[in-house]
Amino acid sequence: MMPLSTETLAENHDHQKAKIWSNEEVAELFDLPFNSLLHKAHSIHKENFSENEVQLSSLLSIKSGGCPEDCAYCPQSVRYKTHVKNAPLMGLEEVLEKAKAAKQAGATRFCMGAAWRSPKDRDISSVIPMIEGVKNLGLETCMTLGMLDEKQAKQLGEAGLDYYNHNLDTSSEYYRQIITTRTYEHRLKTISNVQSAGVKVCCGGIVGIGEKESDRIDFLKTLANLNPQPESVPINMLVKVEGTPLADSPEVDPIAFVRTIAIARLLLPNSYVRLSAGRSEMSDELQALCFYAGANSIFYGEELLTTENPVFLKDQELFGKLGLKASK
Ligand code: SAM
Ligand code: DTB
Ligand code: SF4
Repeated sequence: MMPLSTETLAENHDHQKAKIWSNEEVAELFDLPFNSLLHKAHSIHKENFSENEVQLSSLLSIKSGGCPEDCAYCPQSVRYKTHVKNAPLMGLEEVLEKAKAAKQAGATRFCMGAAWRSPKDRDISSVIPMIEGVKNLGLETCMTLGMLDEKQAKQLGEAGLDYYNHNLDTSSEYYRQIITTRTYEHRLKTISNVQSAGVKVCCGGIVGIGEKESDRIDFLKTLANLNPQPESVPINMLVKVEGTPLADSPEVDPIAFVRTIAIARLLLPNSYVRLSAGRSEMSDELQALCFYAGANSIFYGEELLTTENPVFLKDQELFGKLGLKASK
């Protein structure tokens, strides 16, 4: 294998030139000694971001459970019997109350998620006032509603939506073992519709769903080769939920997890890399290593969509210990 030259990284760093990454190049990064990888990732992080600042996004499930899709990790699929109680689309007032509380606690972005395969046109009409209302509170807006066609993406963009979250989750090859009700191409098409509508893309994936290192390599390569690269990249660690097919998945090796974050940082130097689901099960030390490796965003608030996340106070203590500040 050819050693990865500093030119290769510099070329990627200059985001004017869209570098196309190969699986071999990404595999070389996975093979680096841990200290060398972390040093490289941290250096790129420092060049592009303020190294002690972390962006805070809060999540709200605006429509829970009963999803027709069969994503093997997800407690909201109608096919699995989990703790999730089905709930119809939340009313505007309740959404705005939750958004106000998130802002009060220090979040700068409010991400609203719905357990849909794809929204119906009447759903789009119902979520538009949510975008407008949350923006009026002075928060950035993000939504994740499933697959969007061109027209729907445009409508959300015109309503002022800042980000749309739609994850690739894993490699194209492994994807079909995790989800059978849609394809990787469907995911790529929605991402392209969102980009064409001028809405920023939040796109990442999950570690710990039984994927091999080669799947992580292929997934990160695909993310990095999106043109433009996604502005926001959530890296989730599987939250094992009873009743889902992946409930008994083996633990993720924490060192391999940090490597995944570091490589995301190197490949996507200008993107916010979010240390996403799974923080409740992570030690302070593991999170600290992830921040050093280039993670500079988190989900903040005691609930993700349907599972728990560290309480505000716990994160405030962690930030205090690490000297981290919430970005404005
Ligand atoms: N229904 C929409 C969709 O699939 O795009 C939006 C919501 S879905 C819950 C958003 C993402 O959450 C998934 O793509 C997956 O990466 C992540 N996710 C879902 N369940 C998870 C779990 N148990 N652990 C970690 N991440 C999870
Ligand atoms: C993302 O990548 N992770 C968030 C958000 N985008 C929507 C969702 C995590 C969900 C974890 C399981 C749950 O709480 O239901
Ligand atoms: Fe539905 Fe999204 Fe969960 Fe898949 S990840 S089952 S599409 S809510």
